[in-house]
Amino acid sequence: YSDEVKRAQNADVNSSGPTIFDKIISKEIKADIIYEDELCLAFNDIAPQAPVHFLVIPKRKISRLQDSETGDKELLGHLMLVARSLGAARAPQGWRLVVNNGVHGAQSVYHLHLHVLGGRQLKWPPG
Ligand code: DGP
Repeated sequence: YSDEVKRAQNADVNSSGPTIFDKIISKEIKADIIYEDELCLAFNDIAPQAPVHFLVIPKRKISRLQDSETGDKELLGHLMLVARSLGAARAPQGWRLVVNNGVHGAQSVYHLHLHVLGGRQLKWPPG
């Protein structure tokens, strides 16, 4: 397995506490922030898997996409629209949206995040 998958397998799935992303939202730790509004934040991934690789996260923590609720419909839609605008601007030839969910999904940070990857020809299927 890759380091990222190992990190995901070792992540504390049951923790409902703060994650590193809370500290990025509060600016307690630095990130390369590319977009911010009242509902969400987008910043470059620290371990980019493509020339363009950024994350879009809600400011209000949802641990996994699986933990979202019907009432999160607007927030989830907002995240996708922000990913769409930033993806179109930064990777005009195309990009991919990925949400890793849970252990088998190789999720390592339990604060919902949309990966946007682009800037090169991506392969399919993923591993
Ligand atoms: P996932 O495997 O889907 O949970 O992806 C988590 C991503 O978060 C991973 O691609 C690396 C990124 N990441 C983890 N910690 C930090 C950090 O402190 N800063 C930034 N910019 N990205 C981080």
